Amino acid sequence: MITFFSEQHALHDPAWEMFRGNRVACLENPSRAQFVRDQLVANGHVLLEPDTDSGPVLAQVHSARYLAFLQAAWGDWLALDPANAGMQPFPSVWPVRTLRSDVEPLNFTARLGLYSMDNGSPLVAGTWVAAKAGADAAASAAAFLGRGARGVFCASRPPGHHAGADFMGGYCFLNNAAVAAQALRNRGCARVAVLDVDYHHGNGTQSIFYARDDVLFVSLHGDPRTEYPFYLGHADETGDGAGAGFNLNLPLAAGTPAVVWFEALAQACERIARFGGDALVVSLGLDTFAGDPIASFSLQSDDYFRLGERLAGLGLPTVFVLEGGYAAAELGVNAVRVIEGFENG
Ligand code: SP5
Ligand code: ZN
Repeated sequence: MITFFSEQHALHDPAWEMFRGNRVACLENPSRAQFVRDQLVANGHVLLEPDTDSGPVLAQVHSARYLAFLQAAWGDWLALDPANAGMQPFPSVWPVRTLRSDVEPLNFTARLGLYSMDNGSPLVAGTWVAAKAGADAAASAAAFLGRGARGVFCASRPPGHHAGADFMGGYCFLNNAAVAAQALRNRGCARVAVLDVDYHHGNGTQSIFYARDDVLFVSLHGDPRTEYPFYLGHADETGDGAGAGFNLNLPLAAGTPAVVWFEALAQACERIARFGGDALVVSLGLDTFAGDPIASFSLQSDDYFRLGERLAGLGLPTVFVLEGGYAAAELGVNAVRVIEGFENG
């Protein structure tokens, strides 16, 4: 399968994330995409550089003030103190209930908190360029489908599905799946389905399309009562206004076995088939893998081939967008199994 891949992902290389009050090595690191690239190449898949500017689509799915903040953030951080070059900013204050988020503060840390849902999205000098290259891959993939391809893969990082219209979170900065879906809409697909199979609920994607009936969002994920992102992803979230009925969450308890996961996948596929869209975007998180260090489902590598086959059964032109998955060495194998299962299906 044709894959859009940019080496610029490696510019997002945080030294640290926070864990239990300490700095620990960041799980979402460049080795992830390198393992995926290496396995794609080893199995004869063709890599293409992103060739479409996602800028206009980014402006449709993210707020102008968030995009301006993110693009300027590293420069603003350095302007505070040149010694910040060797340090990573983390938010420490957030506008939760009763506090105002409509007035953008001047203080950098206050703005970082305004535009963050957590302190789990380490920001470094190359974050904007890397994230933009990932969004460009998503826009390129949408354009590529328009030329008649059945499936196309974006092997990009950082991931995107936790990023909302105006915030980062969960290692995500720009919502690549939302960019792909919106770009497909712009290119003449009247209705687009998004299926999110990452272990974690795609809160950002859900919220971006929550009031819309032209983009269906369906997600299988760890139950947010115990699993990140905690504050969204419950079964009673079914959409709002025109979007009522166009959001389906299938939360599953941590520890859910693969056979039950595949039953939920069948439910998800039924909903997508009933929607009858013109294209499918798959938020392909691979942290459902048994060996994942931060998640608790138990899919094996062979299950990813079956996943690809099931998705092919929907018969829709499909953009796959890489999301999470932190068993880095197996990530490439599992990603290739999905796309080869799809090609076989
Ligand atoms: C895209 C995606 O899969 N994001 C997941 C974000 C989960 N964030 C919360 C878990 C952070 C765990 N980091 C601690 C690592 C120490 N070993
Ligand atoms: Zn995840």
